Amino acid sequence: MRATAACLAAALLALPAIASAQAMKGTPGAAAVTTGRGVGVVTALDAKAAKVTIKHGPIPAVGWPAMTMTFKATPPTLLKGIRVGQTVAFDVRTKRMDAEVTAIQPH
Ligand SMILES: [Cu+2]
Repeated sequence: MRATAACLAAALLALPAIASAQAMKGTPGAAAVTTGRGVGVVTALDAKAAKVTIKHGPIPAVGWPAMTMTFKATPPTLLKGIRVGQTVAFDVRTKRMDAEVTAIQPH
């Protein structure tokens, strides 16, 4: 998926700085976790797979431009009451290749 690739590309671009910062702290190999808050429209839902696709605006805290992408919902029960077409505010947590939504509310 192109949008997800864009997110990963942004994350990868940030890696060298993170890696050197960690090296200075003496914790090589520790994965950097970043969090941010976004607003967007739900374009697809898969409750069984705990996946939600959101067309979201920019999330500067994690270095993302506006895009449409699919997130894992953690925990999956977050998706109860969420519908396709709904505008939502959500918290995102990223670590290496993973992007998870950790909170979501109608907005
Ligand atoms: Cu994104």
